[in-house]
Parts: sequence; structure tokens; C-alpha cells
Amino acid sequence: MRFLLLLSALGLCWAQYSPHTKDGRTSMVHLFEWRWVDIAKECERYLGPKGFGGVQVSPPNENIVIHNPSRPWWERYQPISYKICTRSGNEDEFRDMVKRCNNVGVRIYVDAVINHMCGAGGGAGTSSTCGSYYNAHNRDFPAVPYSGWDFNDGKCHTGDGEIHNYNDAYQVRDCRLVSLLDLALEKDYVRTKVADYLNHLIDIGVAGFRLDAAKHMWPGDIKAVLDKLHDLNETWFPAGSKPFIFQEVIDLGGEAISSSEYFGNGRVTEFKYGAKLGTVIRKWNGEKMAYLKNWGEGWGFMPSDRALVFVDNHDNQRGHGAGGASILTFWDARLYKMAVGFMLAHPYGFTRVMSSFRWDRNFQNGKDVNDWMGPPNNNGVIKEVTINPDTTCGNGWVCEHRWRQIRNMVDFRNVVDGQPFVNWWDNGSNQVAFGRGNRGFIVFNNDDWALSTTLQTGLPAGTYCDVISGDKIDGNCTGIKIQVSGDGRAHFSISNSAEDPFIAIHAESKL
Ligand code: AAO
Repeated sequence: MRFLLLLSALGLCWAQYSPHTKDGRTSMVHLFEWRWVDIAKECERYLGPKGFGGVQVSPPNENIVIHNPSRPWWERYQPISYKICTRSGNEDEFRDMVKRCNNVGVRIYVDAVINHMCGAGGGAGTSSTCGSYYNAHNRDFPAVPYSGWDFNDGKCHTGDGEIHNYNDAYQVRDCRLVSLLDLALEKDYVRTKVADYLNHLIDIGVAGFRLDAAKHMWPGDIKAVLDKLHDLNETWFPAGSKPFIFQEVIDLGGEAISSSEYFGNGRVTEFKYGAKLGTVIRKWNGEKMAYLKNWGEGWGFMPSDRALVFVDNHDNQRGHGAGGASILTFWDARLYKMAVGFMLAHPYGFTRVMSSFRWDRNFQNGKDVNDWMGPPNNNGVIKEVTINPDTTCGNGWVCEHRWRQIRNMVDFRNVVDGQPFVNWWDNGSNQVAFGRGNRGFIVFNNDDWALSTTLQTGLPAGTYCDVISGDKIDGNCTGIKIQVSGDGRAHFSISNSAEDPFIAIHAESKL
């Protein structure tokens, strides 16, 4: 223990829990299915200036090309090789993005699909984003190369090789997830090939990885891969920096595998967070915002410094993965903004904001039959992210991260970074408020009646711009103004029919 303390005091400790964001930047955004050229521009024109810490990018390695259905978004979760070559761009474009984003203080986190290759029914040929040959039937991927020896088929005991029972940890780790050919990560050869891929990205300058389907890999196998990784590129990171690791483990309770098994490797996605917050904001199952007083570990979540949190992700915003119907998304914009606002104001976890594309949602018998639809495209080629005069995005890109309420709450989180959770108030129902030290204060009205009350904000006296209804521009507020008196108290009125029934003020929104 003393040795570990000494190591961390010297800054040599494994920093896989730290996202290595620049000075006081506290959130990442998932730019789902964006092209590298558009992400490079977005870093320079928006994310850098607005204080975003980093970007989770879609898997950059070569994947299978699927024509039925036509180019679904999920084809990118079926690797064919580790060449940097996808619909998002080639390796030159990827390198250019990493460099330009890092240069404006925005980190790149790669979605690493290392549990498996393509589906067992993927056939044979060169239907892949870089034209590499593969044969799913023989489990032959010469562009890596992997052969039949490198997969888990012998280890799985379910007969058909598929995962059927999530209460059996062996099945979940040794069998195939939805028929995806399961790599034998117990083999040093496979670990080395995976580590070579991740090291290639580290050397280019990425800051870390989302480990896709981490629940389907043994924690010890993941550790063996991590032990082979380089330190981050010293052009942008201090010597000895370890890549940030966040593992996709869906643990809503009640299954054989729990998130805590993975804490030794890095952070873990906390899926309870979005599922519960959606339930509360929708007021389902008798939930109310007043119960959020002890949000975080008090709700049975993992320790804050191990958690990667989000309101929705690319799976559960379209009914894949886990979380169910309570998950809030851009389709429910008003409630969604409140949920994201709450997440960004609250100190728990490292926060990820979702940035989506629109698709033709079509519910039949409660299921969206178009949940496969890929990003905006022309004959399969991903469309540019265009920017409208009002700063929103065009061409079918939703860009939730550019919505004023969300963008300003990303800033709020930076301004209150490190400040304690204080001055909680609630009306016993769905009107709540809390502060972050003496740096920020937020008030919500999710009841069906008006809120009008005077609250202790903890902030210094002055006039503050609400950053939800507007901005502070040229020394003026374009939205609501809040007067904080010398004793820190301020009066708030929020109509239950307001466009956005919440108000947020902070040290830098003061006039
Ligand atoms: C596609 C086709 C398949 C085909 C396959 C191969 O859809 O029909 O067999 O190709 O040809 C994505 C898509 C998949 C797609 C795949 C490959 O979502 O549809 O398959 O690409 O193209 C599990 C995993 C989790 C995974 C999630 C989707 O544990 O890792 O499923 N997420 C990641 C990615 C995701 C990607 C992959 C992994 C694969 O984010 O985009 O798939 O690379 C339970 C378990 C969860 C499990 C869910 C869903 O959850 O706990 O671990 O997630 O089931 O199977 C309640 C429970 C909750 C439960 C949930 C759903 O909420 O409380 O525990 O119900 O039952």
C-alpha cells in the first residue's frame, strides 16, 4: 500500500483512470459515425473553444461491409483487420485529426473492438472497408493475421457456440456474442496483435480507449493486453502517461458478471446511471427528482472515480444493449436536456455527452424496425457534417453537443470542477436545486406546477446570466437574469411550461 502511495505521489502510478484532459476540461463527447475530417474541424471550430475535453470516435479499424440491410451502423463492430481504414476515413485523415484535436487541447478516445472479429455468418471474400480478404467460415483473417487457432470455439460449451445465459460467466466470456467470432485473448499471440493495434493508435497520439464488449473478455486477459501498451505520445502528454481505459460492462445487477471485477483495469461504464435518471425524469415507477439528493454511490452505483457516465449511448438510444424504454434521447428533447443538465452539474463520474444522427424511426409492435440505419450518407458514403447559420448541424446530424443548454452545461462542469455538492433543496416532489461550492448553482422544475422560491445559492452577490435560457454576451444576458444578494440567496421562478424548466448560473456567467 505504501509502495502504491509512493508511486502515485511520484506520478508513476497507472493513470488508466485519468482521461488526460487539458486543464480543467471535464467531459467527452461521442461523435458517433463522424468522418475524421469533420472531427478535426469540429475540434478547432467548436470543441476546443467551448471547453470539451475529448472525443470518443467510432471504431477506426477495417470492418465488414454489409449490404443487407444496407450499410448498418453496426457493421463497424465487426472487425476484419486492424488497418485504419473505414467509412470515417483513412490513416492519413485519422492522423491529421488526432494532431489537430490535440493541438487545440481536445483528446481522442478510440472505440476498440478487440473481443471479436466479424459474425460467423459473414461469409468469405473482400466485402470489407479496405478490401482485405477474410473467410468467416474458416475463421481466417490474413490481414491481421488470425486463423482458426486464435478463436475460442473449443472453449465454449454451449453446443452452438453462442451466449445463451448471462448468469454463466464462462459463457459470457468464452462463447460468441450475437455470433461474433470470439478471439482467444488467453493466447499471447492474440494479445500481441491486439496490443500492436492499440500501440499504433497510441503512437499516433490518442489518449485512451473504450473497450467494446469488455464484459465478454476475462479481466485478466484485458490486463495482459494493457500491460503491453506504450505510454502516451510525449508530443502532447507528460512522460509516463498511461492510456485512459473505460470498459463497456453492462451491469444492471442480477447477472453473473459485475462491474467491480474490471476496476483494476480502468474505469467502467455505469449503465444504471442513464436507466435510473431516465426513470426519474420521466416520473415512472413513482420516482421523483427529490430522491436524487443522494444520487451516485447512494443509488448503488460504482465508486465515482471508477465510473464513466452518460444519459444515453449509441446502443440504448435505439433499443440495442441495455437500459430499456426509460432511456432519454434527443427524440425527447425537453426531458433529455434536463437529464443531461443534471448529469453535467452533478459531481459523480466522468461524463460523456452523446452526439447522434437522425434516422427514420419506425416502431412496429413496440420495436423500431429501422434501428440498424447508418449515418447520413450518399450511396453509402458518409455525409459531411455541415453547420447552419444558427450554429446547429445540417445533413441529418443532430449535434446535441451544440445545443445551447448542453454546451453551456459542459462549460458549467468545467467552472465548478473540484467543488463540493452543496445547498441541496427540494420540495419533496420534482422541484430540486443544488450548488457546487461557491462556483455554481442549478434549479429544476419537473413538477406540473410553477416554481417560485428563494434559495441559498452559495454564490457571491451579483447579477448572473442563466446559461440555459441564454448566454452571457458582451457583458449582457441574452436570457434570464438572477440576482444573488449579499447573503447568497436568490429568487427563482420557473414555469412548468417553460421551454426548458431549469436555470443554471455559475462564477463565469456573472455580469
Ligand atoms: C449484428 C446483428 C446480429 C448478428 C451480428 C453478427 O444485429 O443479429 O448476429 O451482427 O452478424 C452492435 C449491434 C449488434 C450487431 C453488432 C455487430 O448492437 O446488433 O450485431 O454490433 O455488428 C450486449 C453486450 C454489449 C453490446 C450489446 C449490444 O454485452 O457489449 O449487447 N454492446 C457493444 C457495442 C454494440 C456492438 C457490440 C458490443 C458488439 O456497444 O454496438 O453491437 O461489438 C443483457 C446483457 C448485456 C447485453 C444485452 C443485449 O442486457 O446484460 O450485456 O449487451 O443483454 O444483448 C435488461 C437487462 C440487461 C439486459 C437487457 C437486454 O435491461 O437488465 O442486463 O435487458 O436484454
